[in-house]
Amino acid sequence: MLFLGLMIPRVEASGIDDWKDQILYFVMIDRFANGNPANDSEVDQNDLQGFHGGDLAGLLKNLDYLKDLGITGLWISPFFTNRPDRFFKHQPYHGYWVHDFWSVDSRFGEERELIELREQLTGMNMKLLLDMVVNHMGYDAPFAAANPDWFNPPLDIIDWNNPDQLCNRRIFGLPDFASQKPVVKTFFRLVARHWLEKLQPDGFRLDAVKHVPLDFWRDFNSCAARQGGKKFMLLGEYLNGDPQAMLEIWRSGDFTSLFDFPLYYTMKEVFAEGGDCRKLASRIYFDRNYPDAGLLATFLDNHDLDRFITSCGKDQKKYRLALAYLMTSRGIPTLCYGDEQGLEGAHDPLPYNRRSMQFDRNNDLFTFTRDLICLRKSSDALRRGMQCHIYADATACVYGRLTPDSLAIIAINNGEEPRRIDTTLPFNVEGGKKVLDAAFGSARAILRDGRLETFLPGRSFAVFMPASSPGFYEKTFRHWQRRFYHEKAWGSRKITLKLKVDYLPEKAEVFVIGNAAELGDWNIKQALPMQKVADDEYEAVIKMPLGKIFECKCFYRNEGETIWQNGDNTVGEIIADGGEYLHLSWKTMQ
Ligand SMILES: [Ca+2]
Ligand SMILES: [Ca+2]
Repeated sequence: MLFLGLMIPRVEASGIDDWKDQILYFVMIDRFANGNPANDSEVDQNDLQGFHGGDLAGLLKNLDYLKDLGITGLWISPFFTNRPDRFFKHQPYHGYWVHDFWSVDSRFGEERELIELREQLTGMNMKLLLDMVVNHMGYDAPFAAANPDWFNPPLDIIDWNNPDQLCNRRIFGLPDFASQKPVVKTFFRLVARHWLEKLQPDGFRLDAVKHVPLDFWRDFNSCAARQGGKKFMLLGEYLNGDPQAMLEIWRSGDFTSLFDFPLYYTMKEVFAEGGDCRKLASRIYFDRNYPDAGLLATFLDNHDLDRFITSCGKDQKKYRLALAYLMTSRGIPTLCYGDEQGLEGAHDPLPYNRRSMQFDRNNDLFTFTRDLICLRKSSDALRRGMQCHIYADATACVYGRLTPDSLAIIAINNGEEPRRIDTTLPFNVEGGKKVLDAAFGSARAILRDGRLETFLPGRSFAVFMPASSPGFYEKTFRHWQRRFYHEKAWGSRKITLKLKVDYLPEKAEVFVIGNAAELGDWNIKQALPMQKVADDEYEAVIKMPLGKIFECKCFYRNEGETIWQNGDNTVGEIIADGGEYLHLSWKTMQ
């Protein structure tokens, strides 16, 4: 009995949870490395819309670079045979204009190189994700011309808010599969089976989820999961910043995971644009609703987005904070090739975000990223721990990652000025009063009387990892877990939302709305009406769970028109000894 607690690993490394230990890396084959000039076709390194010559041979030659960085899983862009030539100015260098799903594009290499890639990755204990494109084929695909009844009528998406158009019309003229037809479902089951047998990938990255009906995904995913096994990853690219919408797709599409677009938008707002740090905490608060937020693939950018460092205005300090947040938060961190090199570029009007890779192991950013990855891999808490909110204000936040056996505490100063952070800790840290040196960064923390005090230079962070003995945090962990699954476990309290406004029309009906069930979850039909208490003041009283962090905003209706409060959302946190009001201010006379 006595030794049981020590002998049994508390965080079991098995099943789908293995994915939480991974660091994924996306390689756009054409833009990574040219290992074989003999397969080059119309290569022009200066043409962002043309081929740059990268291929599977180049990827094979640089696997040691990825290993050195600490990457444990590779997602490669589609390798299937694409259209042979340009469509207007655009070459299919990205691989998403498929003409034949059964063969490897000769410009990327040969099938034997893919098989070699699989073997080498297995030898290096690295996972492989294949990019499956099931929504469309490339322009002028002979297959589409030969099988017109497998495709939707040739109409383009015009209204990008219309779900029916999104699924059943063409993206900018690309032949769109009639995905609801049994013949199309069978076709893609066979395509998946073919590549599963050939390459034994560890998962699929699934392109354009919102453009394919859920009924198709259920069929495809359940079939791939049957063949791929218990650990097989079905990672959907569902481009939507709304966590409620993500939740719906995750559940009803039978995906293992989705890319965390909601967190991406919040990280961009906070780190690149100097937004309120409490928004991160509010975003993470939603985690309790997901099947398992630890499985979400988190990222700072991808091949369809501006490079994050570009969004930061090339400010390395901002970028490093975002990388630190990515590598210390829940989810599966997913880098886009060159993130660790500081590759720059917006994605529009030309794909500057898809520049050719550089391999500089002496680059400071490479070392920084590698060290962060190394830290994450060394800590159960950072990889698998529950993410616990400790403190946040407009420019700083502190959060914990907690398992029954270990704790990591991360403090971030997102402001330009140095500052002291002094906060109550909701955990008893093993050892009591002491001084802790950061495991990453040069800061120190003083722990005493249940408080943590640290001093951080402007735009800096620190990761503290108190030494712990097995099982020390068991009770604390259970306590947080209970609260995670029952948001009212720590009680509730009333709070008055008070709006101060300079002018509103006489008959204006005023509402407040936000990312909380009590505030309608941004559903305008469920917004909370506010009562007029003075000419320039409106109020609404709500009861919220303690610990809740939410964003909100007002609007009014007048003579059939809806007018939204200008400016940023207001963030509120329900604290036991906090104020009883949350003040909102609206200047309508600007
Ligand atoms: Ca080549
Ligand atoms: Ca479609």
